[in-house]
Amino acid sequence: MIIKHLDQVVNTKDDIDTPTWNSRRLLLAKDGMGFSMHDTLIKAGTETWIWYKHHVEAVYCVEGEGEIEVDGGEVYPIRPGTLYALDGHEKHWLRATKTMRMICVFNPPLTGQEVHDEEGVYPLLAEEAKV
Ligand code: 9YT
Repeated sequence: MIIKHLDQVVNTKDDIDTPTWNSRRLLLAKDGMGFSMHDTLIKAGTETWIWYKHHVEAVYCVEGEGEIEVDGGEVYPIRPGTLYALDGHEKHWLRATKTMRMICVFNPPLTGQEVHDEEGVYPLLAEEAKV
């Protein structure tokens, strides 16, 4: 079995920090579980345009506040206890008014390679987005 603590991921190569989110990858493809699991912080005051073209992702909010806007569709508030599952590869905006802590599960699992060139993920700071 695998047992680890978040402390063992923070400040390692599996701790990915971007201008809008910080993803601490607890399980990756190499762990052989068939999914990856991340403890991700979505930073307050940011918005991120996301399209997981090749993955499905489930996201469970445990802290913070924000919203998800499905491309060309509804805006749904997010608060602790909210789950969203992108079972249709939906393009979306993810916004945080208070830093959100999200437990994210990906299938197929991320390998870690996708971090900087993941197709369809375009981080954008809220201030830049207004220009
Ligand atoms: C919730 C979400 O999709 N955030 C972007 C980062 C991603 N979940 C990751 O790599 O953990």
